[in-house]
Amino acid sequence: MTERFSRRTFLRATAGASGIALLAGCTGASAGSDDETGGDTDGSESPAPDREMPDFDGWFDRTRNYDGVHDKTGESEVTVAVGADGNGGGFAFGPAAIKVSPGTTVVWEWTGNGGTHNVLHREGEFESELTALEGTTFEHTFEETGEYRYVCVPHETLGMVGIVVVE
Ligand SMILES: [Cu+2]
Repeated sequence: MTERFSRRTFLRATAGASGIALLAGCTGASAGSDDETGGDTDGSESPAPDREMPDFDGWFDRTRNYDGVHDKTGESEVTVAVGADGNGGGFAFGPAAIKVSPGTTVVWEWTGNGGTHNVLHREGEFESELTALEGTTFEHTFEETGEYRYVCVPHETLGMVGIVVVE
């Protein structure tokens, strides 16, 4: 697992370019995916060099667009795309992982790509409608510190999951 950092950093230029590059990276067959000996070739996008990339107990094992925790602390409102490019199509939350301060409102905004999506918190604290409509928004204000894991029910198995870290 420790090889992930450097490998993902190496892949950053290609993985971030397009869904096609991302998909190619995930097959493990194209250049760049086997430059190191790590057996973990899930093709995740690479993080910015200084971005933390915790494993979250494997929460993002199938999430190829996970590119580290985007630090949004100190912002009162943060937007996450629903149907962002990733996981073989418009099947991603973008960014997949964010860190916010208590009191922050997270706004999920539907891109219109990837079909029908929703936002479902595992522990039932928030749940959006199920829709494909571009421009739909759903928001939740996080008051308590903690890790909030959520999924898109139709595409969870494709890796369309996310996390909000409140600290
Ligand atoms: Cu979805």
